[in-house]
Amino acid sequence: MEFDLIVRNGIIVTASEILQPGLDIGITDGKIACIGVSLPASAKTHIIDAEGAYVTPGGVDSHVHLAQRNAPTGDGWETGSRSAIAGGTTTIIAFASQQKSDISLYPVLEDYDKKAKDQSYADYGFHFILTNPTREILRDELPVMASEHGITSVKLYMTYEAMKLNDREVLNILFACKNLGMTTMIHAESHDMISMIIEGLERNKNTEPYFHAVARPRIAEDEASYRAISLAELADAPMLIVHMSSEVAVSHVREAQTRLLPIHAETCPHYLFLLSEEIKGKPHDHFSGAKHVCSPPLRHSPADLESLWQSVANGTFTTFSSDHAPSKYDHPGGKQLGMVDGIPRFTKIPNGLPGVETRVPLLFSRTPACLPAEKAKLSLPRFVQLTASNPAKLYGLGGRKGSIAPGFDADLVIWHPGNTGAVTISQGLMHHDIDYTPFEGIEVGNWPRYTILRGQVVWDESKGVVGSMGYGQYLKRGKGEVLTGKTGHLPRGMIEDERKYWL
Ligand code: DUC
Ligand code: ZN
Ligand code: ZN
Ligand code: ZN
Repeated sequence: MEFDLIVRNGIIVTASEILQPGLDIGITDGKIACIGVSLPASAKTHIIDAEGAYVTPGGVDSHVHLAQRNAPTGDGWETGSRSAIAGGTTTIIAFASQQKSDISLYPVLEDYDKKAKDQSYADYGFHFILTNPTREILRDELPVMASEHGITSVKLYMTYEAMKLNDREVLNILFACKNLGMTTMIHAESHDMISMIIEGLERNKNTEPYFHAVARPRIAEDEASYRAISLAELADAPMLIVHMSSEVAVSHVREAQTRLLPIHAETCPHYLFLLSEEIKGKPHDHFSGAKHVCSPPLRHSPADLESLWQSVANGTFTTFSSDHAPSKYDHPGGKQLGMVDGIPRFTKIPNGLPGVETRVPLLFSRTPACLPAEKAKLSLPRFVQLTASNPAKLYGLGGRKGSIAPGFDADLVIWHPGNTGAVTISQGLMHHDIDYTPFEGIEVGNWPRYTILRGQVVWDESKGVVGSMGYGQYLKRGKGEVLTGKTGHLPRGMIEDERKYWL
């Protein structure tokens, strides 16, 4: 067999094991052809020496906002996907966002498709954000989106005036998606709690960025998460709660998983590495806290962080995504929208942080590859599950993305923590089109030496981005795999499947 590329002598890490050092990965036509000892090279074979290096699957970031209509100063596809590959992510799943006035998803898809086409450095797919789930969309359009276009997941919001759905609408979607084998992602925060608190904060003129965290207390996430789980239980539908930040909310997920319900949870780098203190900004510039405004907000105490790290380690979280949803800080159409006639107004600050580039290195930095075992927060296989293999399986890319095995796309990240060592995250290192990183100053134990997408080196730490715009391919996704629990449950309290009487 002749190989286009051989990655020699690395330590291959998959979702289940760390293979013995010294194995070669043989790559042909962008796919992993085989793994073996001393694979033969021909004259045309390119060799990457990975002796002493860890080789992990290319990152799959399943929660990324690019070129979204409601974020005019965010990243577009060129800069956002460039930023992804520079940080070891080879696949991104972004959102095509329906507005309430859109009565069909076809023009929405066309619009978002156009923005991504020939613009991406990384392979990519879409989830739909549904804000107006009409009967026609659920009955006639979603099946076509799944079978023809490979869009097999949707995201819903329980909050935000312009996007929120009521519980009945959430149920309609859960039933429709369950029947199609689609995955429902949900933003769970109690809209009524939040809107009442905001009214009071504004009445009392408490409008600086920090009050964003006051307006969205943990209990708003806890209540909505439990409610979302209950709706999914009634529908017997798989669901993933996105960007979870609260210990209690996560404990609701854990409890549901213990009952084998197909409930998944996602967390993000900012909830594991940052606290609400950041939203206070600088002593002489409180508004700079706007850089850290996201929803759910950063939480208050180190205990919050610690409990989330435990759920990272113990398997409660299925995915670890960036929720890259940035806006420029020093721009009148970005975070400065929250400064109105010289008065800070936290409700006007666009929500969200950049993070597609830092996600994988941040989590890798907390594995035993970079820390003494007793200080590490998660194992290397767990790192692979969270950053690559689980999102690939959950969102219908299993068998193609997220692992290192024959037949998979040759999407790899090569790390040399021993040789090249620590890196301090700073805006100067980033490849996004945003003017700050919220992770400024955090040290990570290593940065990807190479990122490889379908057998092509697209990031080389010594040269920078060497991939090209447009190399990224659109991914038609299949049905997702349920990785937690299984369907076929009776909601608690039913002794027979009473749904047959009303479905
Ligand atoms: N939800 C997201 O998923 N991203 C940014 C802000 C939000 O509310
Ligand atoms: Zn959200
Ligand atoms: Zn102030
Ligand atoms: Zn998001």
